[in-house]
Amino acid sequence: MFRLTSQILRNQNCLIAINANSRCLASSAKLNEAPPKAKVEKAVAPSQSFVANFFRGKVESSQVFPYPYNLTEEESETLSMVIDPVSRFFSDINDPFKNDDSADIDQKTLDALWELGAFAIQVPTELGGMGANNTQYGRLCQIVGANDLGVGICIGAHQSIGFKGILLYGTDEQKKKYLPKVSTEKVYAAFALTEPSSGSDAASIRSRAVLSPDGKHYILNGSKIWISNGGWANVMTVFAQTEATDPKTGEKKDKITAFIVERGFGGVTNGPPEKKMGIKCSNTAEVYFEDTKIPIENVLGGVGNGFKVAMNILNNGRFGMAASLSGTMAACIQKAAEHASQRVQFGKKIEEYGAIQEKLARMALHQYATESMAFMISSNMDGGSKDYHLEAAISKVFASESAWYVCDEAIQILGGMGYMKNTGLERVLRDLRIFRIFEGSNDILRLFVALSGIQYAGAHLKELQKALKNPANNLGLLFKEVSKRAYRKAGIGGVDLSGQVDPSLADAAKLCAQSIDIFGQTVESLLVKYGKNIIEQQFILKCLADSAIDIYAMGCVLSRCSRTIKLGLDSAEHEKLLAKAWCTEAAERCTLNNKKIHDARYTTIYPQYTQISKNICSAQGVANSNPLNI
Ligand code: MYA
Repeated sequence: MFRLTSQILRNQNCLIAINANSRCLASSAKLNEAPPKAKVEKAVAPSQSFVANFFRGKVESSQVFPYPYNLTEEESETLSMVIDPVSRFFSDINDPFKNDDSADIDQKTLDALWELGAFAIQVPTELGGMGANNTQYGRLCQIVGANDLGVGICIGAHQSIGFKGILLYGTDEQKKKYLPKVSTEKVYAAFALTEPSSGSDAASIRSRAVLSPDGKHYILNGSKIWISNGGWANVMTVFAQTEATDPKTGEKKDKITAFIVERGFGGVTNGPPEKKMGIKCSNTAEVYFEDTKIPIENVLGGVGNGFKVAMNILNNGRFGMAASLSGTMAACIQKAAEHASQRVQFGKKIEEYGAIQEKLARMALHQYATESMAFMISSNMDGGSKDYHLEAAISKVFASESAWYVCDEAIQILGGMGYMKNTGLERVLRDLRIFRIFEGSNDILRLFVALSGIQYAGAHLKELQKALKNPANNLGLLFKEVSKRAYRKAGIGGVDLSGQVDPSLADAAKLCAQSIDIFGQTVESLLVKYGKNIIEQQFILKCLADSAIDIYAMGCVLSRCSRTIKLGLDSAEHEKLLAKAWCTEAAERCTLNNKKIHDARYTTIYPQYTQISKNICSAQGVANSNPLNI
């Protein structure tokens, strides 16, 4: 698992994260031991992230309350003007059934997308794009997600990851050279990271680029798999190992570097389109590089910085998936509601039955929470936040699982009709399956969220450790910490969100606040109990991540609903129902997850899971006998 694991295990002296960015996890098990002298200790870089902070049991509300909304009037107007043609493209030109059947998008449809500017939504207008910000992009993604996820992947792989690195890290020359091409010249872009032996473990790629003797080129060799747009792209962001020199020590070692690679550089070939379960019309292919000569000007983001470039491209685009899938869910809910309000069984419309009502309500809760997350993150990004990585990862995990659930329930409500191809839901279900796998599998992202949050909390414990060594100079901090713990013990104090939400949501806000309190205490107790070994406790880390997802979703819906109430929007009463119901259920799940961490009734099952899994693997299949014993 994560390289940070091995790093921590190697560094046996490391007690608590040295700084918020280091991969050294926290352990307060040995709070009183002196840290190794050689380490240079930096203060914990404060994070504005709501999620990182609630790992400490603290509310950092600046990105969540009030609900951020940064579109100017002009930006709203521009967006409204674009929504209409994009919607008309989907109603009049695009045919998702045909795309799925042919596993292709015909030229006329692609041309129409190019004409719309759909391939360059966020490229500045002076370089040929639409110049949209993240929030405007998210709103357009919703329309795409509601209509055709396969087309969404084609345009998403192009701009959300394919050339996003050029937007984020490109030099002026790189931007001027490449962005007009990928915006207006029908040149497709792709993001080439994954390799046959390197999926979730992105840092282990083997493709290699070697500097030419004259220092003018890199020569790239390697192969990439499952590259979206891989068969079409003429411009690719490619990641490869290169020899890099540590500026501090002068030591040479392999580090990943990102490159802008043109197919025309030579030695670039691709395999046939993969035959997939869903998103069939999007092109997915292997891409091979054989002695591809890349000019050094095409290094993107600096030699040796490629891993960070890759991670930040992915971090930057993830909210788009949440936005898109909130649109997909809305479309599924529409189909389910239309059916439920027309279909009569046992003498009544099926919408009148509790079994259907519960389904529709839960579907709406998931859609509401996903949409609230997506636009909270996009607004924070537009507002200049740099602390959105955990939130973006959560939005991807939550959106992809919610959309799967919502589509599945829509099919259930439509019954046999839902299973038929013509209804369009079976295609959506197939399309949706990959969203839990790609762009960071949900399992990996859960660990990323849990470990990063713990690391942040641990870094703060480290500060406390330092303060304890010099109490006279740190009275303020120590007093705050001691009182916090004393109040907690007495069952008073703790997190209070009542001032942040509309008074009508006070009870729901209390549930969120209590969940944060319990969560913070749990994280601290885990650091004390496991120290650095927490990284090995994946059963527990999953519970933490699940609670983190639920708590963030609670914050998002409470904040959004409070804004809706404040603005006096027509949907305020409906949204209150959604926010209250979400918080009730989410807080219950947090309580359960907490039990799964601490309570022996639950934790004893983990070694059982381990043994069952070992048995299955050693039997290479089901390890129990057949009841007939034949
Ligand atoms: S593209 C392929 C997607 N692949 C992945 O996402 C790979 C998943 N793996 C990872 O994310 C990483 O390897 C993990 C790190 C998380 C496992 N942000 O030692 P480390 C820093 C910023 O922990 P590892 C695809 O699917 C870290 O702080 N920094 O690393 C396309 C440390 O820095 P320092 C990060 O153990 C699908 C350093 O890196 C992050 O290797 C097409 C090393 O850390 C981070 N997240 O594990 C989709 N993580 O050294 C189409 C680590 O300074 C798109 N670091 O301490 C369509 C979209 C639009 C949708 C539209 C539809 C309609």
